[in-house]
Amino acid sequence: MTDFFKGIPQIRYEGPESANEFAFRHYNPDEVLLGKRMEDHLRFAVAYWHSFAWPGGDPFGGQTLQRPWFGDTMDLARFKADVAFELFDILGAPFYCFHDADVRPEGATFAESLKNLNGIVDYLEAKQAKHKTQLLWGTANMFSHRRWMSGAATNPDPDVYAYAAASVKANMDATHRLGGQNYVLWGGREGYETLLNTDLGAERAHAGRFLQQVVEYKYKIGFKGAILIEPKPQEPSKHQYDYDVATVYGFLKDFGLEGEVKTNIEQGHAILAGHSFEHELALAASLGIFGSIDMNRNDYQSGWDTDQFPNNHAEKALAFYEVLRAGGFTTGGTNFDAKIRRQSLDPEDLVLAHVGGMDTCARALKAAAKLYEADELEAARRARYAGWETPAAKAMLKGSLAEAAARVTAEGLEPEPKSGRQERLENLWNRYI
Ligand code: XUL
Ligand code: CO
Repeated sequence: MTDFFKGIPQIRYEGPESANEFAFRHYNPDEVLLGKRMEDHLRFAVAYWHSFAWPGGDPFGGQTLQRPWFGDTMDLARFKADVAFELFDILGAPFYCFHDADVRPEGATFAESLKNLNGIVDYLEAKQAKHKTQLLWGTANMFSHRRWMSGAATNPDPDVYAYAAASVKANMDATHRLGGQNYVLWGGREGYETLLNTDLGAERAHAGRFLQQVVEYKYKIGFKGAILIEPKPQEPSKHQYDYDVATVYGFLKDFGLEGEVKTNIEQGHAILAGHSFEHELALAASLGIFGSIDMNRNDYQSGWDTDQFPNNHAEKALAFYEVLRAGGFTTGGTNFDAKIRRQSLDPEDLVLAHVGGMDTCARALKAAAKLYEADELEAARRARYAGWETPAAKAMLKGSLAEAAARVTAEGLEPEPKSGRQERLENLWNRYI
């Protein structure tokens, strides 16, 4: 036991009326909604990078958080893992996620970094054996170190492509050993700063072949989890190739990977792409590539990816409604890709941020589940498309444009516009949240 969270109790469900800040008001893991325990619906994960590796910097200032595990030794990395599992225990979190760079010190060479990673994976494996919390996903950090500044798989230098292959292979091996349920690729530097020095076609081709190699390696080692791409339109690069769900789907189709790779959809990234979170979720589900969620929120004034903990259940209910419509998570979950503010110095802040985020999501899920169960919205949606159930409509999709056109004169079609009923549906929605 470390003393970092000393005096902070295990967080338990006390119900909506509780005034205890170290309690859940909505997240009740064993409560059953739509035939499934709340914990199994939400599948919460804590993100190692924001909670244990982030020093609190912003573009105008450096470190504000002074954690006793900060430093570049294996002893400190093990100490960090001890504290991390203490937070997971306090929250009762079923999962966590990490990048290699979050959990191990960077070595002077690739071989040394790999040795460090494998050493920490041994340590995490022993921790997982003794604790409830398991690995939702692992990933390689291919954006922080200066070697990645011009990209990883899309780097103009083939030696960096090789280094990216070695990094992803090492992290897939680590994820596989730890029983991770997914492997994530987020390409923060897979994009460009200026078109003036960029061969778009070559970079896209290299990214596509790289992803095929990742899938080939998954089968080679027998990794049963899902491979997930995390879309984001920009930041840190001016333009990123995995712009949004639609772009990722086109890319997957182009490289024959639409049946192999799904998406990890982040709330803040959806907003940066000019979409809503629920749009990205609904689109991914409709294309068969919905995998997992990175849960956070942005500040709507600043326009950057501020990665704040969610605190608006009405907004998140729209997202969880889409998760329910998609049939729920299989290998995926709700990963808090969210960080405390740089002024939130106290260990309590880290705990309460997660308590609030988990409660916000649980409250959102409860509202979404109630409406989904009542079937009112789905009934309205089905009624709107009911015309497509008729044989004439179905035949039209099988026939030609001319045959469809012929119906207009043959049947004297003069379609009467019907109300979209938006405000009624919005009022219906508001009855449930
Ligand atoms: C960056 C981001 C990453 C990925 C994992 O915006 O979301 O933390 O989730 O690399
Ligand atoms: Co993310």
